[in-house]
Amino acid sequence: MTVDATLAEGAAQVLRDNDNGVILVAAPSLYPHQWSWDAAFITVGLARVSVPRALAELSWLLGAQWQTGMIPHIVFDAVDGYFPGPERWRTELSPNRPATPPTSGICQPPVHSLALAAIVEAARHGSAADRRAATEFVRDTLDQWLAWHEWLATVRDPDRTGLFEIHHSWESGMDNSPRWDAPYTRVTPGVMAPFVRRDLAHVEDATERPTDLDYRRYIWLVDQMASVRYDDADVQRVIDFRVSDVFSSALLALSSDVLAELADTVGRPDAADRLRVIAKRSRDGVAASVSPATGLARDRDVRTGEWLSTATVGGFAPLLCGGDPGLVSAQRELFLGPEWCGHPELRYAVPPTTSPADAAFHPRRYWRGPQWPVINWLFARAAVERGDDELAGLLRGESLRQLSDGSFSEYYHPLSGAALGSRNQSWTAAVALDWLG
Ligand code: 9YW
Repeated sequence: MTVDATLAEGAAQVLRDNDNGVILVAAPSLYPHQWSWDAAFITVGLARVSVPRALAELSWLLGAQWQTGMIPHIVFDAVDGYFPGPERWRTELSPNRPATPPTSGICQPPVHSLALAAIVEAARHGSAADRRAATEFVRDTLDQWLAWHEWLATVRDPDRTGLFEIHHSWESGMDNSPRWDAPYTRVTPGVMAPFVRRDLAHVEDATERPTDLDYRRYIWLVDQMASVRYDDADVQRVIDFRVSDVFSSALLALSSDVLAELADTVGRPDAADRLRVIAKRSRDGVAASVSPATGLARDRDVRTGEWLSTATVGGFAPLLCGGDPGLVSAQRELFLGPEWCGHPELRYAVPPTTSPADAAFHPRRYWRGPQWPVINWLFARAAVERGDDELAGLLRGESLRQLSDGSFSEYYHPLSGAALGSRNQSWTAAVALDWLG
């Protein structure tokens, strides 16, 4: 077998091992449930193996959609082992949650249309039955995906700024990124029920994970949301953390365009039009956030109105959603330049989650510096969408070198290249499989 074939076989094996018959768990022991954006990336990989299995994964996630349109960030499986589990989330307090299965009460970035498009593409090369199943699924579920996008674009962006707000850094998918440091200084946990972290048991070294203070704040926000039964308007009133997330808003733009194309293929121009309105507003919102001083896009603290300038990968949101060619080419240059992918000390030329040139950079601690294969994949996927095959090829080549250790780790040390976090992480295996075709 060639090196690539061996790696692809290893990735497919991880997906088989992490399949519990209903869902693919995000990671074998650290994350034994279905996570929303993980499920999307996992589906991209699954589509390469089996179209029906890929459809089943998205179907299960969609079955947990809330009546508001929100797709929850965790759909819990009937196992213990992760904190906070359903008993801390207490989403049964909300009339909007699904009757079953139990879910968390927040969301994650909207990348699901990319998964849907990957299934349709795989089906095109597959059997007639695959093609029929994929088309029917797009047609039958389109309104649910549309409701998800519209919930983000309206309920989470009441002033239609083009940047939607999040109420917990878990909603960004980048839990402890320096992006959230300033808003978290304004989150001061009060008296709260005690809890025991479960995550530290699954990593070699606690410095690879968020701190205890981070966790107190994370759980404080969960308790605040539960205290108002996850009512969208009430959460906005009581929550200590309200931040416009520029990276996720760029993903909403990209995903809305991709979903609009799918809507066209199943004869739904009405839905396509609504999605393109969301895509344009989000893209404009992202462009308007760019700092003239740094050239990076910025999040915004809704509670104080302040722009948050951090040297994190979130700053490259315009490279995800595209837009003004001048902006995209300036961002591309910065992205490949010496403070980012071109930093001389990086082992592999893929984006570190924080610039090594920045004081907040920490090479081991989760979203504060390590490189995440799924993030590399997103930038490559977005580059393909814009016709920038050169950038997509660079990211693919470097990512496959990084992944050649065969550990399919959650994240990687940007300087040494060492594997970090969980091993055999489903989404890492999935994007490897997609890259290996
Ligand atoms: C946690 C599952 C999730 C990802 C997130 C990542 C982490 C969960 O794992 O969050 O408990 O820390 O930050 O992006 O979806 O892989």
